[in-house]
Amino acid sequence: MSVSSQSHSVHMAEALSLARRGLTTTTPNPAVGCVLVRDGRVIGSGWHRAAGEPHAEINALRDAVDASGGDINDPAARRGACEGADCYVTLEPCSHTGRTGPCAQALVEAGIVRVIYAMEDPNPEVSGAGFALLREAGIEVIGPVLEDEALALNRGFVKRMTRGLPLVSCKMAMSLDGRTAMASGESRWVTGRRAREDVQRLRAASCAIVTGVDTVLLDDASLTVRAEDWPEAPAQEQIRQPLRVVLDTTGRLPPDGALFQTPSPILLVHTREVDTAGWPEHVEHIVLPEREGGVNPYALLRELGKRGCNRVLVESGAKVAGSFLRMGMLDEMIIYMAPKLMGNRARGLFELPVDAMAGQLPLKITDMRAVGQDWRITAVPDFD
Ligand code: AOF
Ligand code: ZN
Repeated sequence: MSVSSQSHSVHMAEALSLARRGLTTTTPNPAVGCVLVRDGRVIGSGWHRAAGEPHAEINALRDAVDASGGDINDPAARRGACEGADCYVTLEPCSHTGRTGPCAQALVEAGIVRVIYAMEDPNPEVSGAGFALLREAGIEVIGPVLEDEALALNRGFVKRMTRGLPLVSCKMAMSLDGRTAMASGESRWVTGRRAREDVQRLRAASCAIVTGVDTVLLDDASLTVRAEDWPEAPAQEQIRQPLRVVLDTTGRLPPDGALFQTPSPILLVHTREVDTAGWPEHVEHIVLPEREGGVNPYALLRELGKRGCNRVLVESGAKVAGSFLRMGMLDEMIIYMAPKLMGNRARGLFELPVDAMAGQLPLKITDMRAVGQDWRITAVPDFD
């Protein structure tokens, strides 16, 4: 690796860690970070915080102008502060006017000379056009640098932009003998406190949480992100609550459960029209196609993709999880394994009607780490 590409990686790594700060707040937008460097010195940095707010590049320009004592609204001050600088950005600068103006144009006007990027923007409105705008203005464009890291950060956004579907993770808690609940459905608690806190982080990084009506009825679950369960979490009021999605095929859910006491939005999904009179305003009802007696997982994910969901977390019982798995709709499984045995009368992870070894579902374990006294296993379908 040459000296210059080493410094590219160092600054890009800084930009990636800035991007990570937005991981739980930017949806439906991607998490993006930006660092401006002149004469080997960082003169400004920023990240994208939320859709509708300035993009990472604009925050970095603003930071540089602030540091120089200038006024961000004065084009001459922007140029004075940033002229001749390199811009390290984790995503191709945008060329379109969406909720905010085009970043590539702002970089040109600020006198940036080189743009070093980590990944192209998969958004068809931008994809390649941001680079073209920069090059036409005489800016050197270098990349990709640390592309794998940038792609990993925005896997959900990339999947939605390229396939119209969110990235789907299924979280489950099981005993060492692979059981998730007693035969009665009782499941409090399989895993310990640390693992349950870890789940709050997963929820915070998700745009929607999907569960089945049985899980809601049994656990009286609220499916919200709770800061008190998560020591280094932001203040409760700063947490963006994911959309709570309940698959309630025939409309069995009564409107007085714990779920409906918290005001964040709820989507109840049915497979036939139900009477929606008397429901609270934050509860939306939709009807989607049926499959094998439940809601069609593909139809649901298309709908969530249309609503701008980048990441979906399935937190359900074996029935709903099994229906997603059988349809090939799970990108990854996050399984917390507790050091206990629940016995063979207890329930398993997925409803998967397989009788012969030939029908087994091969997985690849991509990560395994201790969380308190439990283990967190990440596994993905292994199609090879
Ligand atoms: C950038 N820098 O920090 C981000 C970008 O509606 P808007 O204006 O917020 O635009 C959203 C789109 O902009 C989003 O889909 C993605 O293509 C790009 N996001 N681009 O140059 C950023 N967050
Ligand atoms: Zn932009």
